[in-house]
Amino acid sequence: MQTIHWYPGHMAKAKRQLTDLIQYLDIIIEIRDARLPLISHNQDLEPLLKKRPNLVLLNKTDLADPEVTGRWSDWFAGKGVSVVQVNGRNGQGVQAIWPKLTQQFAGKQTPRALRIGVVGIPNVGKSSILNRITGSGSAKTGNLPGVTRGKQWIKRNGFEILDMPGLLPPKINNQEDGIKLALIGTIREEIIPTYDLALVLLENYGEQLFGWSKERIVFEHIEEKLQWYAKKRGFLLKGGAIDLNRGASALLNDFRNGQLGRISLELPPLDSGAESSSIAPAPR
Ligand SMILES: Nc1nc2c(ncn2[C@@H]2O[C@H](COP(=O)(O)OP(=O)(O)O)[C@@H](O)[C@H]2O)c(=O)[nH]1
Ligand SMILES: [Mg+2]
Repeated sequence: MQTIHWYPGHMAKAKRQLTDLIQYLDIIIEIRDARLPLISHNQDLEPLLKKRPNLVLLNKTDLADPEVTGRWSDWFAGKGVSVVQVNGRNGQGVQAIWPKLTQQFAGKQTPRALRIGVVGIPNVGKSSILNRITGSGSAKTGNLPGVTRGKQWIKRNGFEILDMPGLLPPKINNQEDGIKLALIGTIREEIIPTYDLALVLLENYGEQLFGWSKERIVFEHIEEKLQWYAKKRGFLLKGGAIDLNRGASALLNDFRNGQLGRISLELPPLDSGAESSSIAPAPR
C-alpha cells in the first residue's frame, strides 16, 4: 500500500478556524475516540490546546473494549489528564463531566461564566456530545462576536457552552495510524479503498473478531478471509460467484457499528513517556 498523503484544503481551513475560536474559550473539551485515544488526537495542535485547560472525553465507549478503555482512563489519570468515558449515542457518562468541570474550575472567581468549547477530529461524535451537553432546559444567550453569525453560547450549570464544535484536523503520523483512522471512519474512501481496508481489518483483527483458530478455519491467502466473510453473509453475484466488494463494505459497516464486537485499536503505552509518544501496534 502507498504512503498516505492526506491533508485536503478544508482541513487547513479548519485549523485556522480553530485558532480563531480558541481565543473565546476558557475551557476546551476535546473528544477522542475511545478505540484510538492517542491517534484520534492531533499532537501538533497541543501548543494551541494547552493555552486552555482541557477535559478529554473518550467517546464511543460502546465500541471499545471496556477493559482497555479502563486502562486508558488510568493511563490518562497517571499523566494528570482529566478524562471522562462517554457514549454520545445514548448519553451515558455525559453528566459526569459537570462534577469534573466544577471540581477543576470551581473557586476561580471570574466576572462572567466560564466558556466551554467542544473540539475533535472528524466523526468522533462532537455534534452528538454537544447536543447531549446543551440538551433540554438550556438557555441560549447572545451570539459569539466576530466568529460565526448565528452561533451562540448556551448556559448550562453555571458555564457557557459554544453551540458549535471546533474541527481538529486529524494527524496521520504513519501508515498504520492512517489505516486505523480510516477503520473508524475519520478519513473516508478518499485515501484507502474500502476493499483494501477490509483486507487490512481481516488481516489484523480477523482472529479477534471471528475466532477462526478455535473453529480450526485456516486461510492460505488474505483474500480468502474476505471470501469467507462475504460467503457467510450470503453475498453472491449472478452466476454464483462471491461478491467481494459487497462483502468488504458490509464488513466495514458492521465493524464501525460495533456489530462484530467491541474492539480497541490502540493500547496505552507501557512507558512513562510523553502523552504523544509510543503507540501500540495493532494486535496481530
Ligand atoms: N456507537 C456510537 N456511535 C456514536 C457515538 N457518538 C456518536 N456516534 C455516531 O458517530 C457518528 C458521528 O457522530 P457526530 O456527532 O456527527 O460526529 P462529529 O463529526 O464529530 O460531529 C454518528 O453516526 C453518531 O451517531 C457513540 O458514543 N457510540
Ligand atoms: Mg459534527
